Amino acid sequence: PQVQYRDDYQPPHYWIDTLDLDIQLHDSATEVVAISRVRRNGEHNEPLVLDGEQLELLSVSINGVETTQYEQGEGSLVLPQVPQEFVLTIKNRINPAANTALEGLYKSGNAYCTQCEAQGFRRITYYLDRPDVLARFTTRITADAITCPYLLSNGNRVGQGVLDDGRHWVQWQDPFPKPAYLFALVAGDFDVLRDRYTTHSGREVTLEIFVDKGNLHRAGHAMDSLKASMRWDEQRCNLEYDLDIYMIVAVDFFNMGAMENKGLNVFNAKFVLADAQTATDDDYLDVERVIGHEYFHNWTGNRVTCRDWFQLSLKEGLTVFRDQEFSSDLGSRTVNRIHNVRILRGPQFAEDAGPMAHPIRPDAVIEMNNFYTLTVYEKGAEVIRMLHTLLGEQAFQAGLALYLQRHDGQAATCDDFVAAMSEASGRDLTRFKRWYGQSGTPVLTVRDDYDAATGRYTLRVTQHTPPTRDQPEKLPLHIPLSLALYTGQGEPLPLMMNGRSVDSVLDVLEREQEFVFEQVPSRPVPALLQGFSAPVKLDYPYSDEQLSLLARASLDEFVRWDAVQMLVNETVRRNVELCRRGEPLVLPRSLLDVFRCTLEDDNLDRALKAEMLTLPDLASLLELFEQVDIEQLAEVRRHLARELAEALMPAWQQAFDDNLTPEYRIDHHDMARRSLKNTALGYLALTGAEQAVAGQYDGADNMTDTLGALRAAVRGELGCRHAMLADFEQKWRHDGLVLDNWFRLQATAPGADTLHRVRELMGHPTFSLTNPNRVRALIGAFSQGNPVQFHRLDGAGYDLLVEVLEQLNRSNPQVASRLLTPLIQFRRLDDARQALIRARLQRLMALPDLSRDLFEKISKALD
Ligand code: BAL
Ligand code: ZN
Repeated sequence: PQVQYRDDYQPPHYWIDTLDLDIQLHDSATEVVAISRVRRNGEHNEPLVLDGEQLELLSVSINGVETTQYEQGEGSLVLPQVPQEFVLTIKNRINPAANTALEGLYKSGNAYCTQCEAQGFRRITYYLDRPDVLARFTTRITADAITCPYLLSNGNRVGQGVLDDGRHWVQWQDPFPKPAYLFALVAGDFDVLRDRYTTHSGREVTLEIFVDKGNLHRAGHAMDSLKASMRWDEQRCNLEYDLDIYMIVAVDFFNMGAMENKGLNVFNAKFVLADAQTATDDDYLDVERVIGHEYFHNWTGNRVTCRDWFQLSLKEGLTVFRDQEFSSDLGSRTVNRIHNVRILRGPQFAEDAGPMAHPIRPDAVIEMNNFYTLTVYEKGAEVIRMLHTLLGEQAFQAGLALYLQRHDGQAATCDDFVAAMSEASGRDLTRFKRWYGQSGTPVLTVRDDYDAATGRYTLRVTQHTPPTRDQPEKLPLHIPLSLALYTGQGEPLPLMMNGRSVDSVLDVLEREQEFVFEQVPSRPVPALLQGFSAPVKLDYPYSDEQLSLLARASLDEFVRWDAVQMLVNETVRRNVELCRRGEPLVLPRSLLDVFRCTLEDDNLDRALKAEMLTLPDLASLLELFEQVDIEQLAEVRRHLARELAEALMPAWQQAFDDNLTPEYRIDHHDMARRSLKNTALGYLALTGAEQAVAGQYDGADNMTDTLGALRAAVRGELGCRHAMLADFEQKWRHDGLVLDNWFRLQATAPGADTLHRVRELMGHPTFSLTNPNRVRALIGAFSQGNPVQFHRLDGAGYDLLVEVLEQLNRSNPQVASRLLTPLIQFRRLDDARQALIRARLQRLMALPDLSRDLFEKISKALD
């Protein structure tokens, strides 16, 4: 497979200004006629090279005259001599029913749908399938009128008609030029939820959400979220919707979360459907977040798109930042921040330390689908957040407005974005730009010194980014370090430097830098990296007392949560050492006290309390070590949880009793109560509280409480779990999305028989390797959410995953490649497990038909 390099970018040799598509839908023989107006870009004699994969070519015409002057290559159609400007007509056939990769045009159940990002359009017709070629699309769809009453595409409906043979057609026109990856087509029979939205300039927009028949009652929250997104983008970013109609279609078979096709979003049904009976509070929040994300792409992604795929973070990092802000403005800012930071510190840091380490703007790619990563998305959003921190809201919004106005209708680069931010704010962002090109997680080491005689407090900050597989040398970055100083009694201190009061954000620019604070009355306790002001690891030798103080007294709620995390991390480190030496484990008094104080603090938001009382998961704990025995680590975590459960039993019971919600309401206040109550129930289950758990399960009138009880029973290995699991399966076996919770819980169960159970569940009638949601819920949850059972020393966990990967490698390489992650991130595991994994990777590498997706990752891992 060929590597593509960012530096090799060349503008296209040809432009396509308009594309008229005529698509005759049939399950196994769909015919596509694509008529493009093509124009040579500059003076040259280069051939026109179109992209195309898995297409049956029927004919090629130039200006209406059929030609045979072309060559079909591997993935391309080459026309050696073409006029300066001409009309190109291509006829080809495709087979949606056989498309299991879910890229291009495929069948999801009985409906036809498309997924074209990043390079799926080339599976529909031969085309210049690159994001910098923007054309005005017209799409005429013809299909059977009974099975496909709805025929949808981008833009506005401009024509429709009925044919004699039982088929009908609809024509769509999208007034905005767009790259092919934003094309969409959907055809099928649905229930439709309709609404309207009036934009702030008075434009009337029709809103339509298409769901499977019988699911209309589960679409209301998605509609509310869409209207909230439209309002938020107007109010916070002054951005308005630009077409007369906005459509969302929910489908069951989808490789990712959702897709922002212009005017016609296609969604994984998981992020549309929600009602109290079937969706948890977290599901509701996820629907709101993903609906927002795709809507916000209309400006950041669609109106201004990416010049090439190396710039993916230009639209994704920015749009994730926007959806994070949306969720934070609507809900709890601190809790949202905690959720995002958990992802960074866990799986993103692991990616940055693994063989697939890459900058948020990658330099070299074999398979673009492999770069829809936590680094491009989540770390990309952190880079935007740092800009926001450095510039402030007003200058940031001015920069965003300048970027969108300057590049509207164009394909832009990350450099264009930073240039607009720099111009609008007057800030020099030269060093900051290194975040785009440098991979790996920087370590910020902070040491301090207090001089009582002068009242001076000095912070020495050094930054160091360890080498990554892709980049041995690292440069210093521009790191915003947000801090506060507290007295030993927890009183905040003003920050004074050079005789002036200063802002809480320090600009760390050099490898080593000193910051001297004046008029500090006593040795302060520093709250460092407030709000996780940069995606770095912090190294500061906090004492347990300092962390306890911050956990209790910091004015910044995030710092309070973070202090508890650091206290837990330190406890885990010490106990792993004890475990290694075969000595008894200890729960330090300070941690117990912090948990007790948190539980008893009536002024804390309950959702934040729940977060503070939740131990970090094993994946983030793994990041604390260079190498560690995963079983010892899990044993330490389990021990800590049980000790905390036993020692604070009355307080957990109190928190449980105080937070019952008699009636199910979807509002942030009640969600917070349920979150705390279910956290408490989880601890109670560890003390054997069967009655409380079974009682909640039996009495629950909503999915949050049902699953809260089921999770507590499974994690606590309570006897009642078997009956509860059987009951859940009976009730929900007809609904794959709900049953995914059941698959997930069993796949992440602690017992040694879990692997056997996962194999059994693969034979469950609702499970299928062809549905990505089912695969992620069972196989993904087992391999990524159950490290102890997955990393069994007999290698049986690895064997299970390899068997699944061998099948998915052929049928759906994109899903296979995502599932592979835990097998390539083995660096922190012990030598024995590393050897077992390597052997299996070699077996996969030898597959005769290994996909590009898997090849890229496995070859790097074995390098
Ligand atoms: N563009 C792919 C799906 C998403 O990030 O919205
Ligand atoms: Zn996106």
